Amino acid sequence: MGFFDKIKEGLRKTKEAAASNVNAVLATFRKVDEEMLSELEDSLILADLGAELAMQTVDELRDRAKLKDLGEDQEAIKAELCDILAEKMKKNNGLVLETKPSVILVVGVNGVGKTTSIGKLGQKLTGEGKKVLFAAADTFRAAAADQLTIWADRCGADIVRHAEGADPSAVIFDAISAAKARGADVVICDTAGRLHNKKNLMNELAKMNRVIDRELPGASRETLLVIDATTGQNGVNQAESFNEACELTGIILTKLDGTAKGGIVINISSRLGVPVKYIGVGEKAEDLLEFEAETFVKAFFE
Ligand SMILES: Nc1nc2c(ncn2[C@@H]2O[C@H](COP(=O)(O)OP(=O)(O)O)[C@@H](O)[C@H]2O)c(=O)[nH]1
Ligand SMILES: [Mg+2]
Repeated sequence: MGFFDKIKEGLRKTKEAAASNVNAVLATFRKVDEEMLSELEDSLILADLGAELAMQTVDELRDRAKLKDLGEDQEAIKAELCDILAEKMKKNNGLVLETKPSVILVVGVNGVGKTTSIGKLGQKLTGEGKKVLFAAADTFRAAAADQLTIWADRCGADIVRHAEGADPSAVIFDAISAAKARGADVVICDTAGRLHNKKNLMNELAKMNRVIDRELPGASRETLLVIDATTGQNGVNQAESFNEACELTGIILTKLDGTAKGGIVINISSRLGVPVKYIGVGEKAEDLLEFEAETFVKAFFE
């Protein structure tokens, strides 16, 4: 299956439910007037873009339709809408992994798909010939490290794990030492995300970041927040909290295959000013797709 078809398949539920309302408005309007724009705005809100983004989008479309004199050309209006939405999303320039080793810290609340996404990412990077080392810093329960070990075995990554209940920062410290000793290219750190309040979360993340700063000054660093697309607006709120707690460099949006709320991708990306770097469209290793705004929007409305 090609890349575009894979995104389309991953967005099937979204397209059937949410995006179809937008498409219905775009396929039936006679001219771009206030009635059409108001219907379009409603359909964008129903597609989980959020009220604010829907309003901004419609305002821009009104202006551009007038400026470019698009009249009642449905294809041109649709293309313009796609452009506006794609421009709203922060551009994804991929992962920056320039130093050896580089570090990817993966954060997010419990159950969103962190460990699975790390496994998929490990597969991708080892496939590119990189030497990958996983740091099993979710020490909350042994099963988490077991799960990561299975992915490590599968993709040929190394793993550093400690006993259940160990200090996550100590795992990261050991993983970085091992990465230096073994000449690893990338250390990918799994975290627990079970901390029950924002203050604990910030402290724990700050501690992990201090260890990385101290042991690898000047290293390329990515901090990726994993969000479960099926949680909709709740995911947006989580993203805002994590964005305050640490400097996010990217978002991985998982479980798009299981939801009609795929529009949340556009909402989150434009709200936070942080690029969506990957989307998860299934449980298998190949189900992590590099995110590209134009392709996504095109698949969304096709
Ligand atoms: N359908 C689907 N399931 C996913 C995706 N990503 C993760 N999962 C599933 O979500 C569940 C929780 O994932 P896990 O990686 O353990 O979450 P963590 O607690 O954040 O580490 C597992 O059953 C995964 O297989 C995805 O993109 N699509
Ligand atoms: Mg996990």
